[in-house]
Amino acid sequence: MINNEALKLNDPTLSGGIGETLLSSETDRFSEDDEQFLKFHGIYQQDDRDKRKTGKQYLFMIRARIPGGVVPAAQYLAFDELSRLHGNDTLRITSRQSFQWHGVVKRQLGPLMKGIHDALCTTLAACGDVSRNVMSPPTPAIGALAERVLADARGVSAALLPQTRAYHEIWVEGVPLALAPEEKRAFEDPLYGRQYLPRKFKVAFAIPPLNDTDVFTNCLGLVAIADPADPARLLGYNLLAGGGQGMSHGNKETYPRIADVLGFFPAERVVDVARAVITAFRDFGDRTNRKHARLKYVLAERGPAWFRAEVEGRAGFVLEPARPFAFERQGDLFGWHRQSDGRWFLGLYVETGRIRDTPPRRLKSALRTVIGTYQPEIHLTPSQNLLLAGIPESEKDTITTILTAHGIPVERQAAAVRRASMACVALPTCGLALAEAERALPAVLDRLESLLEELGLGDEEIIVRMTGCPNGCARPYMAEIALVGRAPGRYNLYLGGTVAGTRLNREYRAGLRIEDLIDELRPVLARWKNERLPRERLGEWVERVLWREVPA
Ligand code: SRM
Ligand code: SF4
Repeated sequence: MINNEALKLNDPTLSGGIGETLLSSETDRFSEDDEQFLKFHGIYQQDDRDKRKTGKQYLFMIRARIPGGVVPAAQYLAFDELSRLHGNDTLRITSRQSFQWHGVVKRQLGPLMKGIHDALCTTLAACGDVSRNVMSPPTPAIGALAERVLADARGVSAALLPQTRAYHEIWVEGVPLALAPEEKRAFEDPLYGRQYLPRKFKVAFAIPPLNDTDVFTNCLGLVAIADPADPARLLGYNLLAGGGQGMSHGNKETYPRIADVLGFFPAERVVDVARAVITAFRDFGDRTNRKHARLKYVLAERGPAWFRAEVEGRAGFVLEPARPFAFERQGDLFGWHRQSDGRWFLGLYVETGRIRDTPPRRLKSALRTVIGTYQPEIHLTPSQNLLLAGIPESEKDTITTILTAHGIPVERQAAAVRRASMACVALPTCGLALAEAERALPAVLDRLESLLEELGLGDEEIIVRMTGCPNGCARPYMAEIALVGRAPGRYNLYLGGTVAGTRLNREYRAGLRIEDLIDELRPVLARWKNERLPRERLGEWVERVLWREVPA
């Protein structure tokens, strides 16, 4: 049995020795076994990779669980303060509508976790072999359909939470879980059993025509189908299963995959269906090889028809044929937009999702002032941006003035290509990074913007994503241009995703030196400009023309 499986089976409470080590002042780290348990608590033990030459400095990354990415103002202000007191004074919006705190040392871990709990949030099951943060469309910000879908996302998230008491005891009560080893071994989670899932599991909802949650990349996707006669009324969901992004360089057994569309079911069965899908994964996922342990491989190998029958058997009803739906685009709305209730929301571009002060742009201070004064609701987006929602018309101008005074423009916040970009965290905190991503993307975009200007394409939107390794945390295989880290300074270049988020891109160059990127892209972009159909996007042109010339 592989180590992760043995660990879970030996202590299904997921407590390990975390509580004891937390109270000890003799060490600045947890054991390797506890590192695995910590993930289920939303915590990663990391080290600052910039400082490795002078010795390992252990740091922790903490990830919240925020279904649908909706954060009340008071909670945001508490998170902001916690990052200042216990982290590196930044908040990182993730590609799944959550927040991460980085740079937390062990003695600050307890206070940070307690602070997150006191702010009425949890980090339980933000990581680990469980269902992760459930995504739900952040835009349109308010509206009956979006509210209903958000309520379902929260319901599914709650139904898929593990039940162990260890989290509460350790992080809220501040004591180890007081159970003997045999009592720990005997614990059984009602949903996950004693071994939890073979691997992580991801759920997203989407409301056509916007695919702002990249729904096809999830293990379980739920596409809302509205009543054609009353578009605010939810009829049910089309069930999608078996999407995923992660792969490993040089291992053909691993690959990104688009979810299959399996059928339609009425909205009131959404929790039953989610449980049916997750238990099918629990029972049929590969527990012998973690690189092959995702739901997408079950779908790929056993087929969608087999999986649909398995889900129907577990849910106790037959799925109807999938209802027609079409996605037009992914991505966010920026600037001021009116909500369906007459109030306004402001979409703000956050470069690589990192909220911090980097004068002259003082985003963190600006948000603290605006959110502290006007109390808008914050919606985190799956593209690492945020919306300030529920703002009365009378407050719009003052908010614009405050942001502008902090160096944050509200109109034309960045070039279209920049606004549609994402990067994963990568160095210096991610232990799996082979190359830079978050720290490198802004300079890559500077050069790409100049090239687009030079070619007369300066206003074009192109979805650009960069990751420090092939695990796919910024969902690069859906982008029109993607850079996937291979080694320091070297990336695989992918081209050809689609704006609707419905198709995988393809590798165009392997091991490209980052300084050669612009020379590599110039002829491609120049041809696109000359050969494109009216308003044809780069991804579509690549699919229609370039891939015809380059065999797969
Ligand atoms: Fe991820 C592992 C960051 C979204 C696929 N991911 C990691 C770790 C925890 C590294 C590790 O295991 O030691 C990274 C921590 C970096 C750091 O220092 O903060 C990390 N992943 C992230 C985030 C923060 C990226 C970001 O810049 O926003 C995202 C957090 C989302 C959240 O709030 O839950 C994040 N990760 C994703 C996504 C995108 C998504 O889910 O929509 C994927 C691809 C989708 C998928 O799961 O297939 C993704 N992360 C992975 C994988 C590859 C899994 C696989 O099937 O092979 C790993 C590696 C692993 O699990 O062993 C990974
Ligand atoms: Fe780390 Fe790789 Fe994920 Fe980037 S894609 S955060 S480098 S695991």
